[in-house]
Amino acid sequence: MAVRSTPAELVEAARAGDRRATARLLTALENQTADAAAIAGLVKGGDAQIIGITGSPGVGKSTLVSALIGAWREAGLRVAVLAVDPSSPFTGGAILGDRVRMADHALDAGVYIRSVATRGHLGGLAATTGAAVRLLEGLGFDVVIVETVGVGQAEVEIASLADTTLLLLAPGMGDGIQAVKAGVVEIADVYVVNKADRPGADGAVRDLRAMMSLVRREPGEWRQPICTTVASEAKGVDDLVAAIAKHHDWLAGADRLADKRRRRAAAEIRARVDAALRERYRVSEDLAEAVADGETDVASAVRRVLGDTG
Ligand SMILES: Nc1nc2c(ncn2[C@@H]2O[C@H](COP(=O)(O)OP(=O)(O)OP(=O)(O)O)[C@@H](O)[C@H]2O)c(=O)[nH]1
Ligand SMILES: [Mg+2]
Repeated sequence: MAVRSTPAELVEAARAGDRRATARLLTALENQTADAAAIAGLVKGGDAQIIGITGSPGVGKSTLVSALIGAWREAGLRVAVLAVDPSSPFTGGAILGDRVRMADHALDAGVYIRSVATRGHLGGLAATTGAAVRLLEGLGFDVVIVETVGVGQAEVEIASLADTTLLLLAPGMGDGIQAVKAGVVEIADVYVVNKADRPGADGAVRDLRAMMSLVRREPGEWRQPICTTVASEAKGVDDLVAAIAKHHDWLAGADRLADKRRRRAAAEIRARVDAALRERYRVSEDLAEAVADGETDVASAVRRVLGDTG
């Protein structure tokens, strides 16, 4: 490869399975280098299934991702994973633990795994992760998995990126009911009770069932299945893969998938517009001080920021 490859050369190499080329493309997008627009233009389109995986720290997300990769690779699909760390400013391989756990797939050219940091990036999670998902999809990956940790805004944003969102729970972590309270339940399409080899898994499934029986649904609405897995032994993974496929079929019917994708594109555009506006219309310290000190009012300050003196 030439010392400095063109975007077209990098895209061609990445499509052929060159992971360094894929990494360089993602880095260019993340850093919004001069090549970013050309790259985005070269990889438009694609038709990946986008899977979000979320849940408390240590429930077994990465272990399950590794098992899912195994199942999808057996089916001949190319799989990419973005491990999103909303708290870290580092990127390109920060989550070492995930790397180690997914080491089974380290030599497989049909698998690409990358850590994504979102803190401090313009447009936040929706813009950075959205762009990365789009690139991987355009490079021809059949499945793009987005793993994110924690409960909160980041998680909800990830769910809006994904076609199908899995919420992982594990017995003894006391997060069954907490998850309900945090409203995460509404974003999940499939529940997974992992670590089913541990005591308390049946109880966790019962709690989830009881909770779901309280939710009223319209006819034809999706009913979230509850899968149980032992990710560390790849047990229950086939049933989970089937549940994900079923949700995808449900989405594909009645134009729901296309609708979801339109909303995703709108969210990404909005996040980028917000970021661009914030860049263009800076709020200076001096102006904030002037308002705080009562020298001017907020409405006048806004007019000044917008350059609108009328
Ligand atoms: N007993 C048991 N242990 C499991 C199972 N799945 C994962 N583990 C273990 O649980 C620990 C955490 O697994 P990870 O896959 O790193 O969990 P995670 O949710 O990705 O963790 P973070 O990325 O740190 O949030 C590891 O030691 C795994 O080996 C399981 O089904 N049963
Ligand atoms: Mg993990």
